Amino acid sequence: MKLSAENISQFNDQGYLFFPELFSKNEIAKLQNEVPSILNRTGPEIVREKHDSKAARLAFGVHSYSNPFEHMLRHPRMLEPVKQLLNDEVYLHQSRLNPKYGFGSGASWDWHQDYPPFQYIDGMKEPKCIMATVFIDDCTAVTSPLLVIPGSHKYGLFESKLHEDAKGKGYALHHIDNTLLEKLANESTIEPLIGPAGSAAFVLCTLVHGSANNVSPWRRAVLYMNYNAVSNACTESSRPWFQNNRDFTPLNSLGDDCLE
Ligand SMILES: O=C(O)CCC(=O)C(=O)O
Repeated sequence: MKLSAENISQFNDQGYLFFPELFSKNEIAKLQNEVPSILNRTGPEIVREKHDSKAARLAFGVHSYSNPFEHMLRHPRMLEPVKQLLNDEVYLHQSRLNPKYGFGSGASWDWHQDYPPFQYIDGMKEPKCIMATVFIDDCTAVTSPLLVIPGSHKYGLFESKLHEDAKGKGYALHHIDNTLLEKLANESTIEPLIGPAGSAAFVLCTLVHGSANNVSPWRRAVLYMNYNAVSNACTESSRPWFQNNRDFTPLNSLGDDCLE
């Protein structure tokens, strides 16, 4: 997929792009079929919800143990736009599946930027990293969609604190304080990313985003793939491979029919 000049200018201005139904129902069914076995894993790559230890909050490194997810990582509709936006070859820094279970099990995500742990812990020099997002389930107004603040990336890296819930949990969420959030939201707005399964978004790693807990009865699973520019490869190695992938080999696209 080739982005237009208008797409690129919108990305530079808003900090993200959204494409409803970028993948067909058949293509996305290949990934949906994998979700139960992925979430039954018991290794350190699976982070559990604080208030429901049976429910997975995140499955890190999902591209490395599921073929359809590995194909999604190298799908031209995901990889080529990322390369175009970063104007570089890219490798995968981190992949994660967030199942966001219903009935309140899928807990909220405080407002944050993805970049602080990448910089502070993993040694990523610059925010030349994109969170490519694929909806595995429908994301609607009632399933606590991902919320973004358009244009918030223009401020660069905000001061943030390590979230209490994240300490010692194998992931590092730095949340943004309420005063700053109010200022950003009033200056811009808050946009929900809503669309059927198969929709996709490209989000710069400094864009402020978050979500509420999912009190609907429906699961709302989303795949996140953080691609980093090869020229911006991380220098530290304290986190495990599934949070800080040390393989900087540039990714090549598969065929457009790789999920059919
Ligand atoms: O999917 C969500 O609800 C939020 C996840 C998120 O913000 C993240 O993984 O960075």
